[in-house]
Amino acid sequence: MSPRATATHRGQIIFKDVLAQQLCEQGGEDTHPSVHCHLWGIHGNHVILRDDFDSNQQGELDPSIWSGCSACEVGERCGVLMHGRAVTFCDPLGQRELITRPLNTSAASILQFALSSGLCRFSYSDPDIVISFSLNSSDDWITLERIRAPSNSSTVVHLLPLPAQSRREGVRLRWAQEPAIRSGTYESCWGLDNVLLVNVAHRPPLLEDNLDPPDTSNWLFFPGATIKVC
Ligand SMILES: [Ca+2]
Repeated sequence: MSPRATATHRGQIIFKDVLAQQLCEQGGEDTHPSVHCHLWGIHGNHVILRDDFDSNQQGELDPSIWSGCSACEVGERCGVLMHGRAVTFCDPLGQRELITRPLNTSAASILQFALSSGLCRFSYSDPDIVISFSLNSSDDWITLERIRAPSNSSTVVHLLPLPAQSRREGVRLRWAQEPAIRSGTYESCWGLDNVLLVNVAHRPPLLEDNLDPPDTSNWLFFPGATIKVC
């Protein structure tokens, strides 16, 4: 039994020096059932939006979170970007975009997501991926950030602070790749995993969790971890 524990995965600190009753690594010897954590949803106390693309057992995008997705699929087509399934864009022709439902982002701070080509082909010439927002469900998209399409296979976790003008009710967020005008088709695939928009309205004064079962409001994600009763 380890009274204090720190866990990391691919350089990301999952939790640090917290009291932990007992943690077993995935594939451990015990045969007790693992605890399944639901890490998706919108407008929670601590997250405005969160999706690990694994929690929805249907294996599809949750329509309560996402209003639209073009040329995308949920799965492991490009391998594992962070953990399990991701939403991937591999269609060489179609418009590539992913759009959220209108959100109340009044108390939002940082938008976080993991982006990678994973095991799929990457490209040095595919156009940029643009992250933008719209107000009042309009189709006037305002750019938050422009990211170069992945030119290697590593997964990068992006952190985008939301500007004041994007923090209000009825805000949609969009990931979209610019049209492949020069070549006519996209050369590469890319995908997103662990999309998170943090809510700072209810900052917990201290962290306390006996992990039995884990309180999902305390943790952002558990990539690669399975929590079992040993
Ligand atoms: Ca995932």
